[in-house]
Amino acid sequence: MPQHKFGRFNFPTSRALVMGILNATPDSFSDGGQFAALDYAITHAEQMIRDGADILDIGGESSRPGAPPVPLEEELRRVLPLIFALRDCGQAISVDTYKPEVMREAVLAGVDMINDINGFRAPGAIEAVKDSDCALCVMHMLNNPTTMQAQPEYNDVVREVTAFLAERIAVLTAAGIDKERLWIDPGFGFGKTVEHNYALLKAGRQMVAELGVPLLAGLSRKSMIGAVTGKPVEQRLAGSIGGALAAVAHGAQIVRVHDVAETVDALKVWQAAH
Ligand code: 7PJ
Repeated sequence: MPQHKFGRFNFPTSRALVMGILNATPDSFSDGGQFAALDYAITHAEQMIRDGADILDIGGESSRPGAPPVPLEEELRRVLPLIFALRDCGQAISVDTYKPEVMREAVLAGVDMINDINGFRAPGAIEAVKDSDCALCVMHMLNNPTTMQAQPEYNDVVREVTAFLAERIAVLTAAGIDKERLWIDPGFGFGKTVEHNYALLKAGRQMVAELGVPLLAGLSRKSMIGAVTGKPVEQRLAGSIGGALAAVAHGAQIVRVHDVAETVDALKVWQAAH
């Protein structure tokens, strides 16, 4: 049976996997401080595991448009305790970072995926992950989180994002990284208009066929959901489930979501009807 090698795990290719978003940013814990934030994140992780998440994606920096960057030491302080607390939870652990130093520490701690919104372009990023067996998610982003939503422009968004990902795959494999470790992600909302996002969503299978690498899709609660439903971020659950199913219909093998229980149920019914 074909499988995705994923760090310590082998995942079946016969169903889509659910990646639960685990926020390690203590934004709402300015009073309770670091331990309250850690405690909350672990409780949230345990809930997502009960809800059926295959992978937990730990992120220590909010990469929403316009978000200020987090210093390295602060990101390590947020992310590392969570990795250590969760690495033996039985599910795969991913770390959402573009900083090579964080990648290095995460790899040493034995995580199963490094998820880089910057596509491993930072100096030292490739070296940080090369000599491990963790999966690598290579995402496309136009410019950077501070500037990316300022009038994104493409002649042909699908062709340009595919070409970017092809170039990153070539660079990573030339550095000696096994292609089987790689995942691609068009980066919904990262320097794209609503039209760009839906063009990319619809082109999922074409990108997978062209690049020969499986696809991860993250559109949970994003503005592309809000643009179609007219709903604010706290009312985007149903829209996000629709988006997750659409992504899977268009070839995604991992969906990155906030609402694990609901997405797992939707995908189970989807799978049963397949
Ligand atoms: C993504 C991500 C995504 C991958 C974020 C948010 C913004 N990593 N990290 N793909 N988005 N691979 O969740 O709204 O789309 S942070």
